[in-house]
Amino acid sequence: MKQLKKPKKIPLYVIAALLLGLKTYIVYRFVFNVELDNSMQELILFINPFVSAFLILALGVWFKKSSRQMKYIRYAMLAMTLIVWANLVFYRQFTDFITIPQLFMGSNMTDLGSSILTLIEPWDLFIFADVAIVWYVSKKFEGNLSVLYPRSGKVGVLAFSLVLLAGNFFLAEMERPQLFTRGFDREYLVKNIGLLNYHVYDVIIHSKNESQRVFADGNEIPEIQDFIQENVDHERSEEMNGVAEGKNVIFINAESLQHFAMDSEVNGEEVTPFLDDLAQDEDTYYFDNFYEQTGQGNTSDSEFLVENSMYPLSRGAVFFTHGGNDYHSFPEMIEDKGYTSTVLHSNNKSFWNREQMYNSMNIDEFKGEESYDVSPENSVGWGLKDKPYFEQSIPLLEEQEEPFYTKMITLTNHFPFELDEEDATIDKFDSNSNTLNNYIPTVRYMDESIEQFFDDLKDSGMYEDSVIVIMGDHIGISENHNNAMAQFLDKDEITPYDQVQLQRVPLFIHIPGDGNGEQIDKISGQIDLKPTMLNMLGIESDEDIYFGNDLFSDDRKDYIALRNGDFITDDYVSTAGACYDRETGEPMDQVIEEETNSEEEASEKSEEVQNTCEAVQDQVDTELSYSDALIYGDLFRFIDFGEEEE
Ligand code: GP9
Ligand code: MN
Repeated sequence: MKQLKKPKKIPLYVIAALLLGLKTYIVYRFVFNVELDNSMQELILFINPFVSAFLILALGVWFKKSSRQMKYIRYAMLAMTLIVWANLVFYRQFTDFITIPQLFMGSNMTDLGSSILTLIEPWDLFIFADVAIVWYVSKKFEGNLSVLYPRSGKVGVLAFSLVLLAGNFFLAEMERPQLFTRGFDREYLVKNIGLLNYHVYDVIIHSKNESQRVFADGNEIPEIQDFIQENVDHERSEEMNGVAEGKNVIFINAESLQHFAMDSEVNGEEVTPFLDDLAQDEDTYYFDNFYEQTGQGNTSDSEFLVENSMYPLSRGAVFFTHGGNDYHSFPEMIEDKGYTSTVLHSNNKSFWNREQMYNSMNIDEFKGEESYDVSPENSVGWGLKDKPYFEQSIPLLEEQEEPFYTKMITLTNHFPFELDEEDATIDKFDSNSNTLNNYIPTVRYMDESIEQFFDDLKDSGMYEDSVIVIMGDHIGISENHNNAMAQFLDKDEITPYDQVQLQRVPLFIHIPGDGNGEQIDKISGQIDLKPTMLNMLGIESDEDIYFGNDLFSDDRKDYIALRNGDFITDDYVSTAGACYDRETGEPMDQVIEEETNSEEEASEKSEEVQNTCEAVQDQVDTELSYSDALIYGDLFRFIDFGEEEE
């Protein structure tokens, strides 16, 4: 056996920890767009990559054989670099970090194929440079770089790394109290405890959530029902009660359609001319302050919100993580009224685990890719183009028994927004973001495809008997493109307030022949659709468990909660721990300073605003946690809503 020599130079685990720490710091600082508000945060961000790297690599000293020690350091370094890189690629698309449930969305990851390739960049190779160096020197200078400490030395190194870790956690907890108990903001976790520790935390939370179902027994339900009765339950609109009774409901989930695209122009051309006109139509109720409330599950989360009036989860896609749960969904509730429910979406059925979840939500039929004639000629990007999709959907709608509730999900306006030249009828935008540039022609293409669909519906005779809802599912342009977005919106920068406002998506409720359509400005969100549609269909929903309100009622909750805990009220937008004036976007501190005459008055006013915002925040947090508890505990299995089981 080769004998380990006493160290002559700095041991490899130290060199490797320094290299890995430095690299990770550079990635944090310059690639991940983490916001740093003060020097303490800068310090923590600087320290944590070294702490994690040291913690893992210093375990190498426990290997007695020098070749094993070197091997451990090489592979540990590679593994940690792969974790950083995987997060980086993921971040480019989602401006977020990977969670464990997402790793189990394997089938989605393969479908993401073409998108993932566009997210990998040649210079990513540099990330592996230090791994290559360590690999090389560990083989070449194995004897000089390995160490053999006595047992006390090994324990000393371990103790030292744990002290470093404790120091890091202490600073983190000081900077962000309750970080570990509340920790729903992944960016906060990563910047305070580092990517690696964040993943460990994620695994622990995941196991904890899993155990919740096993131990749930339904005891929690009365408390949740009381909360809903007291805080969520409000009067429905009498005027709109039953307006859609017996009619078909065609619900178009418009991929990545954001509010900013409406009424906008590129080179003097309207981007969405049909939808802009539709918003003004006398048969359309158009909601102008309507927010998407999705989390990591994107389209599927928007579907979940609409069908259940519950929040999706803060981590993972609920379609995947809880696709087998019991739900009390919209399709289930309309069944007794003789409605059949279907989804038409030209994608494979396993994407987002739709097939299982649709079953759990009582959707009668899912017509996927195999129901369409898809060829290379009529496809682009993610699959069948929207125009042939809508065209081929007409006969599928016609063969359905009426009345039906059918959800249609478009596909062409999806990142990375690919479009064939012959389909582009408007110039791309001109900025440093290809994503935003390409978005313009694809969103126009979707606008035209919906126009064509309206014409076809009229020709088919189904139009008059239907109510058509069109909703943007979630944002298409992430914060990574904020410079370009600021240019598009003609602003100096995108503030945290603007970021929240960019989460608005258009909502149209189009009732042919209604004649009373109008633009409705009240704050609203995807959570509101189920109670709204139930009321329109004249269906009683008093016993239901839900978190939204009828959009047509004036008696509503006074806030809209976003999945990350941010919220919007009539007066304020709350994000990143601060309240902003909803109309002007100015931070409330600033507004108060400008509007008050004395310090005393300012501090009084400031306390008042703070109290209001904190009270709403508490309400929002409770509501989100009850919605989560229902899902994690699979609590609907304990409730009998008195409807006939299938
Ligand atoms: C795929 C479509 C797009 O079926 O729903 O998914 P997204 O990535 O937007 O969630
Ligand atoms: Mn989508």
